[in-house]
Amino acid sequence: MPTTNGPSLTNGSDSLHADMPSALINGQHSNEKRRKKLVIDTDGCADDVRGLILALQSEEEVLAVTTVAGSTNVLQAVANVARTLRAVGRPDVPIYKGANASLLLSTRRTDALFFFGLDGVGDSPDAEPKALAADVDAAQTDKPGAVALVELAAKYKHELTLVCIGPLTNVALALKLDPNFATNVKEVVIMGGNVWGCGNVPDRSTAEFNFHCDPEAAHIVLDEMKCPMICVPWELFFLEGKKHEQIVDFHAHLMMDTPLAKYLTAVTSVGRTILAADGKQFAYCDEIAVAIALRPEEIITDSKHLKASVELHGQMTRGQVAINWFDDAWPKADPSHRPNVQFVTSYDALLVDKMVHDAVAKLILDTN
Ligand SMILES: [Ca+2]
Repeated sequence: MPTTNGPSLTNGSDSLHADMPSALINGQHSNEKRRKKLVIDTDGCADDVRGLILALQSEEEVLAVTTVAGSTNVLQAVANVARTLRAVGRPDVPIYKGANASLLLSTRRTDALFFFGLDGVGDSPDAEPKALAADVDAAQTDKPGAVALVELAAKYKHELTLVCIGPLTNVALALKLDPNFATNVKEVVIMGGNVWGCGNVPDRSTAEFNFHCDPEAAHIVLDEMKCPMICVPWELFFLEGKKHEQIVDFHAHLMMDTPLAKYLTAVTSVGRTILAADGKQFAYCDEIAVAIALRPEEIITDSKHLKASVELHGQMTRGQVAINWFDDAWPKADPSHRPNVQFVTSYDALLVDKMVHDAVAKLILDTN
């Protein structure tokens, strides 16, 4: 019988199993599903919000949300995340405010407010939950986002799944603050970059938006992270989108009679109007990365492991992912050049859509 002074639940549990073989007890413990520990680094706009809801309504554990400037500024990102945490009844999840600028101030930045709305979430502040003035102050004040990433990765060594759905500034800073960050993190899922050179920013750039916002940060992350990296490139959305619109109604979940469906209807309103002019729907983007972080084996249906870095100097290619195709063609020619990134080239859009439906339908926790 235990003689410890541990919590009564532990003692009670031990008493219950006092006559059972330890291997069976251990087996019971090992059969319990271990919750993933997620940290989401986000620029806090409409598809980020839908991705956050996907993670927060899942069975996995969201330890924290860090924010970064991207489609909007970092304070607006904090406010949008805070409002979303209230929407799912999870104001307990800490927000850490990260970088509000790229590593090089000379980097030509653009935002995406024409598409997401001036507040990044559909310019509907009166939609429930209403935007509050205090939302911009919701971030923890004791440390910035990059420091929080370093500390969480050290505390939960080899357990942390980092989901990056904004520019990679915070992650690059974390790597420079603590070289162990590269291996402390269990895995990184990045929405950003490209694999075939398709860009989505003005000025004839061939960069994807998140990498275009901070090419140096993207370069550092791809070159220096030593844990498995999964990249959801822009082409997954851009080239596969037409096919997916044939099989998925990306607006169906908005028609559900639930508070989260109403919230997401407001959040996506500006983007849906713009896309409707071209006969398109507001399909999933950041949500794909979150879904992959939650259920990678089921969501990823095809991918390529490649040696990748980021071009920093090209007039039109700055920020574009540069693949070492030589290594892909002749992998034994130089064994030291190992693939460092798994690029997702196909995914199960129907399953992601089901996950979004489930998240939107799920009851919101009562925090009162
Ligand atoms: Ca984003």
